[in-house]
Amino acid sequence: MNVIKVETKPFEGQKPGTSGLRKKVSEFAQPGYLENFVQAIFNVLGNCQDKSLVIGGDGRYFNRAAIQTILRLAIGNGFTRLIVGQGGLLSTPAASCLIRQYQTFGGIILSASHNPAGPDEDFGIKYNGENGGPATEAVTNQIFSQTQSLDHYLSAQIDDIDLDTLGKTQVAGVTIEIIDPVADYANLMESIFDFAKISRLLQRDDFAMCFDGMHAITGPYAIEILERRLGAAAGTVINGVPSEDFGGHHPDPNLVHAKELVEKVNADPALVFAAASDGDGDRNMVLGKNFYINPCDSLAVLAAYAEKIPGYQQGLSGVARSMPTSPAVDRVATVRGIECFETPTGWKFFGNLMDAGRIVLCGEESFGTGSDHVREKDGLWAVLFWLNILAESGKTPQQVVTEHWQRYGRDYFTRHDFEGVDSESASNLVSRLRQMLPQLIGQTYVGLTVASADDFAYTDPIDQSVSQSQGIRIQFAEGARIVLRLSGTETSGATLRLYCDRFEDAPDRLQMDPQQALAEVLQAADQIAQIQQFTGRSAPDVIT
Ligand code: VG1
Ligand code: CO
Repeated sequence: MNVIKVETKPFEGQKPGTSGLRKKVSEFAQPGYLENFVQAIFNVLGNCQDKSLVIGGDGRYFNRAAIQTILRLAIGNGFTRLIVGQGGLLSTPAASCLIRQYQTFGGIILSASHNPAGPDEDFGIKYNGENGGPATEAVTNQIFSQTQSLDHYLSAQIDDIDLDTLGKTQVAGVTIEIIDPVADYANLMESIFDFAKISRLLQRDDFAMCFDGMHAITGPYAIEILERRLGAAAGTVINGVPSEDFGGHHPDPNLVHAKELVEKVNADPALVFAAASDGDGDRNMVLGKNFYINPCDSLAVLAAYAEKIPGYQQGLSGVARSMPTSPAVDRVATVRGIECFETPTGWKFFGNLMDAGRIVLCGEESFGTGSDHVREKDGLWAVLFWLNILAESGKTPQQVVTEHWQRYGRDYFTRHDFEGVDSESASNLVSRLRQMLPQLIGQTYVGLTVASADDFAYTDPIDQSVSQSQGIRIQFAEGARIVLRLSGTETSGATLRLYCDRFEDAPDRLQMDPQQALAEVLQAADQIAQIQQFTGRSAPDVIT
């Protein structure tokens, strides 16, 4: 087989963000751009001779072309077994599952997650290691540094591979396996949850659910698992056929972008439960009738019910949440006497804790929940966990959450996103705040007194690596908190995220609207950070 050495020059800005490298398709499609990044990954991995690799993506525009390029480079760099999801498709959690199951030398996942897709929209790529999880910061930093000095890449001279026909083919001594993207993942789900019990729930006359695939990757997974294996009524899954532009929508499962689902569950008398996932299948939103379940609360409920689920019967060694996530899960950990970790935003920080057996469940406020069954957050897994809880308890989602608040108290939470903000103004806002932090302590804003204020730095308990500047957090003596950080996943301008939470355990104050319950905290945030002045915005673009 002919491998050619192609000369290339570094591209600027190939620094992976919170979850891989994400850019506009037009940037990725430049000759050499994707090749350089992939070669940089392989250079960091070192000897790829005779290794195996999982490859797949969320099916967005440019997915197929990118996979052909990656196959050429992988073969050019010595890989001899390439496992690819049929049609080039793999959800992020399924890719993680396959890396672990087939014990490959990691995998390459093509996704820009919840960002819109199409020729003028976003594309993304990331490398996950042998444990199935996103590369650690140390590795992504090395990849970035490779991209800055690269002068050639290695590419095998082969024809395009047929991605649609299942089975193994040999190309110049390399085995390419086109596999069913769903089967192994669905089997894993079946090994964790009580499918017989969930199935009985789904057959009941007084129970129906709806799952919104948002025209993205989870449609085929949800149809196989919910409709085929669990026997949910045909049509339970809506928007279940993945399309290259996600139907022109924004596949982000929240109250704004999954509006169709929210309206459907509230209007249709038969529906008791509804859920949605994102572009690459790692996020989840769960809803009851007229009842939104905040992801921070969802994580806490899963932790509280874990032993009722076959896969977690042995109990939880510990739990973790990202720093901006409300401390609802911490309260469950305290009651159970298990460890609870606070990590920076992004799933890559949970991997070491899981590999070391210190945590089983973890989550983020951004609709991400997961466990050590894989090393990514997992949308459908969370939906099945909820179904198992509903089947086991015989309660509605609203009852489950309300009883949880009665027992543990409620952490009101909201996130306000200011998108497409001028990058300089956003970084000025943050630098000003950083400088102010020491003086804030003891000051009072809207009746709230600052007890502590810092820029979150994290020392990984397993490898002792330190991650600085992970978000500004201001804790008030009254049990409220403000967090501010800039997004690491946007592809144009800056996105400022403001997170607020406040604890409440008075029995008559557990049913408020979070925006009202947090009105003072939000006001204090604006006074301290001067968001309106810096961003020029009087209101956020998205509230979750
Ligand atoms: C966002 C979320 C973060 C999540 C990340 C990847 O990052 O806030 O919690 O891990 O997206 O999710 P940022 O840096 O924009 O805040 V996914 O579903 O896009 O892979
Ligand atoms: Co995602």
